Amino acid sequence: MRVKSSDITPEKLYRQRRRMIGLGLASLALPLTSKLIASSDNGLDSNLDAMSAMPEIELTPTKLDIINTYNNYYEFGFGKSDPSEAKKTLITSPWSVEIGGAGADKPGIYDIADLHSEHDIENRLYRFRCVEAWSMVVPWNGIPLAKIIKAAQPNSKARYVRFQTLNDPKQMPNANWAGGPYIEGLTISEAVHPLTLLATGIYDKPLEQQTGAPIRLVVPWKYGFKYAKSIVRIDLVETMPQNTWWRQNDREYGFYANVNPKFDHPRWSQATERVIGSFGRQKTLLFNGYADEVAYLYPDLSDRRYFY
Ligand SMILES: Nc1nc2c(c(=O)[nH]1)N[C@H]1C(S)=C(S)[C@@H](COP(=O)(O)O)O[C@H]1N2
Ligand SMILES: [Mo]
Repeated sequence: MRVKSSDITPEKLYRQRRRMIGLGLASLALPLTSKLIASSDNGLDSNLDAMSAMPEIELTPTKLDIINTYNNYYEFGFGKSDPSEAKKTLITSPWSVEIGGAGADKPGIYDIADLHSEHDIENRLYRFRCVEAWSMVVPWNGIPLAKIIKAAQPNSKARYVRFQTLNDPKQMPNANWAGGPYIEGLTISEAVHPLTLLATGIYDKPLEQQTGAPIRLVVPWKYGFKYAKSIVRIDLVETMPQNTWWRQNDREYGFYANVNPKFDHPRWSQATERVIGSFGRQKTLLFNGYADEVAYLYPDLSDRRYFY
């Protein structure tokens, strides 16, 4: 379904209408995704088709004004309200995303408007867990990353995917906090997993500056720092990209950043999470509740490097 203005859903109806992807994918995704690693087009198609077969489970979405005002976007300041209170200096239209790298046989520059007209915009209600031990539930609108990667025709050199975000001091008051653009990365099998999304909206409204307009990554089984905002480049590469937080502090952050209640952050417990917009805390779930769908990607669940 494409998002038209006539399709805009009032927030209060969301609870009934929007559901999350639930159990049942694992059995489909395992054989399909292993086919995919060989970059076979057929594998990619069936992986995407698997989405429509998935059962649905209900979650309570966080209110839009909370999602839009409690943010981490350090290029606009370090405080949670800095990004939403910052002047709207980010020019989000026109915007293009360049896709390339040695792993892409068909590199290209895609205008956001073209991406919108070429692909259906899908709705995904996902849990969202920040490494700082808080959580929300976000009704995203976006395009499965697998579709974009397929269009770039991945070859055998496409082992990882590297994401680079805008870094312009003229548009971002704190652009240089990390000494360069915000970088994130995924393995190719994580990137083409059917849960992985390039989001362009929340609650059927375009992303705002503070939530990563006009396009940002969403990987619901990982900590929020993986969700690179305002993406300008996607490269299919051979070697593991060093993401910004890993480079900033390799004792506390690594590449995989999968949610796990049993692997604490060096400075705090990850066993529970504070639910933003609600009272109290709840238990953290392994892979943020998506273990049935993604655990097969990680052969040794006692391996620490998968969980920081
Ligand atoms: N470019 C960029 N992307 C970013 C960040 C950032 O500081 N800069 N923060 C990350 C972190 S730590 C989190 S938790 C999420 C927060 O997303 P939200 O503000 O939409 O909740 O964005 C991630 N993406
Ligand atoms: Mo985060």
